[in-house]
Amino acid sequence: MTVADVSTQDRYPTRVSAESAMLDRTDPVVWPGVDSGPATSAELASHDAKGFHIVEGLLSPAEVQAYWQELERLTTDDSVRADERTVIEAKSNEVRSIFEVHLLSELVHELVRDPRVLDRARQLLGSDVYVHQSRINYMPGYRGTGFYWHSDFETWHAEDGLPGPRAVSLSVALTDNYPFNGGLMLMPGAHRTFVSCIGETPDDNYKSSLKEQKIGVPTEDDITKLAYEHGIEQFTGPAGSALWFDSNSMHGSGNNITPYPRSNIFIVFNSVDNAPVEPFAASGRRPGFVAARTADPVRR
Ligand code: 6CS
Ligand code: FE
Repeated sequence: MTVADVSTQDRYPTRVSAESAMLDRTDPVVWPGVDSGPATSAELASHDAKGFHIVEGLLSPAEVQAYWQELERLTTDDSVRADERTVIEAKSNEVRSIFEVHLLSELVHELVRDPRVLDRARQLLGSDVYVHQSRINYMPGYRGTGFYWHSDFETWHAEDGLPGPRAVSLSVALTDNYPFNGGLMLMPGAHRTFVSCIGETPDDNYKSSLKEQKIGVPTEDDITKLAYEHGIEQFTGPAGSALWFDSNSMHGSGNNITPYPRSNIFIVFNSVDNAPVEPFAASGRRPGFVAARTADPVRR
């Protein structure tokens, strides 16, 4: 095997065996290479240990207002609603997610290039970065449905061909996140374990998995083991707060039966040194609006 084959080696096999497995992560979490940026050494240490960290007040109240209006504009725009990049909740006919939103909205594009965001992503991943996926998520009150426990990297490896977990997600809250309106739950420390899942990826899996993920979710036994070892924390905080979480963080959310909706902007940065190859466990690639294929670095 030559050096060039390293990216196509499957270091994180999943959806290929009849048995699930817990594998040790062999990659760093916070990568060396970029020495300065907005993250303090305490934040970097916490991110390394837990697989996530929170930045309160990333957006000012005025910025939250502007992004909220942008979300309103996008979700009520008929051409956006009809766009294949928009996921509509079948039961309620409400917009659940709008993908590739950094290309649909100049405001979100600005956020991606904002030094508060871009420089932190570069610091965490130790290199230039590009946007693997972006979306606005809207979880309505009363009817908002959550996502079962999963690691994003498991999907991005199996279905998009990301060789390793050198990617980080940013979730910026546009509404207040309470413990009771369907906020994200994470298992601190579980990002160091890769859960190899059972089951085969169906063709065009993304058409249903973006509403309800059924393939690439750990067994209850594996979730139980991780939860007893690591415990569970939740991302709460006022609108404008931001959560940075590792691509292999184990996370999920419950339904939202409160009247308070929950919206966020979600941006996934991947290292340019972790560019996608062919999917490791799917018959075809997902569309570019769900998983970018070019690794063009974001520039200010
Ligand atoms: O498919 C994706 O890219 C994302 N969506 C889901 C429901 N799970 C994996 C990942 O978070
Ligand atoms: Fe996720």
